[in-house]
Amino acid sequence: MLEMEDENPNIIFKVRSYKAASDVITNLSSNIEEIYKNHGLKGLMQIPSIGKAIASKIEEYLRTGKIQYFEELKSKTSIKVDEFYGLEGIGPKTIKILYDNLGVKDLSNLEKVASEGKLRNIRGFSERKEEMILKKIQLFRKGRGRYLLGEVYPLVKQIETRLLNFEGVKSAVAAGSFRRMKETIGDIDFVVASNEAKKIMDYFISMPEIGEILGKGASKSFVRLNNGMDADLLVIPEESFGSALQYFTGSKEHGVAMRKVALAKGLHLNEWGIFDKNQNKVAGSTEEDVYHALDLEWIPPEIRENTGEIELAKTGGKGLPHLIQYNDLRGDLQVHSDSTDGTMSIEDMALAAKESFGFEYIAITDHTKSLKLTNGLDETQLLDQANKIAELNDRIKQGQYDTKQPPLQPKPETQHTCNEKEKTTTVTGVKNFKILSAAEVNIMKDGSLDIPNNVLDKLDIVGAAIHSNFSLPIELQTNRLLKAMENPSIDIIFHPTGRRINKREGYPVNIEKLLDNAKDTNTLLEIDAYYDRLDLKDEYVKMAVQKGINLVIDSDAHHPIHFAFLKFGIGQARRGWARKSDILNTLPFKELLSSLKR
Ligand code: DGT
Ligand code: CA
Ligand code: CA
Ligand code: ZN
Repeated sequence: MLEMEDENPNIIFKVRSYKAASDVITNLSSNIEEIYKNHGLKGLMQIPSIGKAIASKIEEYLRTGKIQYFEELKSKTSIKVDEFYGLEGIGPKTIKILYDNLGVKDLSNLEKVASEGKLRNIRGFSERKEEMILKKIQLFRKGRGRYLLGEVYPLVKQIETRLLNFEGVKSAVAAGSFRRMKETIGDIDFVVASNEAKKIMDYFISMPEIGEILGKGASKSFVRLNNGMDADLLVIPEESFGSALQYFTGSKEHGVAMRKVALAKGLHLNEWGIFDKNQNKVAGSTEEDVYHALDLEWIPPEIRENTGEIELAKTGGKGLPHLIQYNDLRGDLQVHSDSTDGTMSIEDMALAAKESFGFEYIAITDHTKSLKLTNGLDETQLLDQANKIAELNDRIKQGQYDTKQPPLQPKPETQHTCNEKEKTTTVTGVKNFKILSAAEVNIMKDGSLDIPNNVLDKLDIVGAAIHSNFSLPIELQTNRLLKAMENPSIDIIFHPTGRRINKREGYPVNIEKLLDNAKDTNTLLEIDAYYDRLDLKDEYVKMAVQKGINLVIDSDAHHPIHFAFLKFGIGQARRGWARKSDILNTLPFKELLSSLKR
């Protein structure tokens, strides 16, 4: 709402503060309501990026369900601003222009005027832009009803933990696509082991996140959460928990194939267990038992898509690949600082990476000069930054940090666990933390870079990425990337396809050629873990792994809290069958640096 008002420094500052606060709240690992209940206004103000003014608005919202200031702003306009929220490229400023010129108030209005060819006449618009907006509306509509994994992850984990800690509950797991770490989630499927179904369902439907009860039976409830997402809860006796979890984890295709395996052995598999011809139960209490009873290895949820995993899991078969684990990363190779569009200093990012996430290194990859929007760095600024990093590394060695803020609190959870047996400890006691000097160099339209090689070669590691000219035809776009990869100073291609899930498709690129060239030039390809990117996606990761291409998983952090996104990148890597050895930032930094192309 504020962004639609006339620009003045005060408004710009407010917008920025609200955005930072919203980002932090979305990614808190604890419930903000509970923080407020236990620690009051002071507790809210201890959350990074939340000052007194925003804290009291949060208090007002938690107490009354409304924020007066927001209601006032809304009453000033007849535009339905929230309908446009999440529609890439249509920001508040554009909405205002559309309203002033054509009276556009909501999404259907916009679709109508765009398809009638009325947009192209407005200053700053064109026929091409009009077409793009129509395409974006379609993509946006298609994506509606599915939620980004990272958007809902903290909320789902919170409900899962609460269920698990409730009296009488033996196990509680958010199954379905969530457990398989799919990039988007349709609904959540909670599976709980207990003999007290009624008690647990009463507890579930009384949780503060639940907006509407859609159905409630003896062992199953259906609800709609306040954020609009649906969730099912199934309560099942302990002796059938494994088979129920197996069934509701899916995928459906994997489940159907499993039933066929059972039938071929004269067995019958369903939610309640595995049964023989005489209806005797042979397995069901744990998932492992279910797989073992069918002479299969336990299969990690992320690869349960019936794309060959069952065949490999068969006893006497080749065996499943040993997938990268959620605590295998030693460092992060795409991190932004407040020198460009990040929000925290290099020191703060480093300290959080070391203390809260147990990392051994991060690369500071600020944008470069041709990306004006982010105040990209020029040659001198890059080299100055590299010098500053060298000094910081010296100070870190001596145990002296220069930070304005203590490490994050509350401490974000760093581990994702999809199965008991994968629970492992966090890396601790890192002595030699290292900040790597680096950059996210902008790839120009012709595949050249905006920083010369003699400067880049003074940095520890260099990533390159495309941020403009998305609509070049596929051959030109592919050649542009190949040229960047052939540059001896470029170690990594960041977010190689440029997509933003549910927002834009990314630029067209010949993925086979891209992968082959990465292999030939020993250029690393990134899995950007930021949850609306997840780029490379699972399918491309699988192709890359098959071709033996080296990958890295980075957070693309613009705030320390974003390091927690790495688990989504690891999930995507696992969905692409990647092993630890396929992901080079599982290596100590010395080994990592010595395996680069230069
Ligand atoms: P979503 O919610 O669209 O992101 O995807 P899922 O995989 O969570 O699908 P959902 O919620 O419809 O169902 C959860 C799981 O339940 C699914 O992964 C497998 C199992 N399931 C659902 N319907 C069927 C079915 O018709 N046959 C079989 N074998 N399994 C099913
Ligand atoms: Ca689901
Ligand atoms: Ca479901
Ligand atoms: Zn950035």
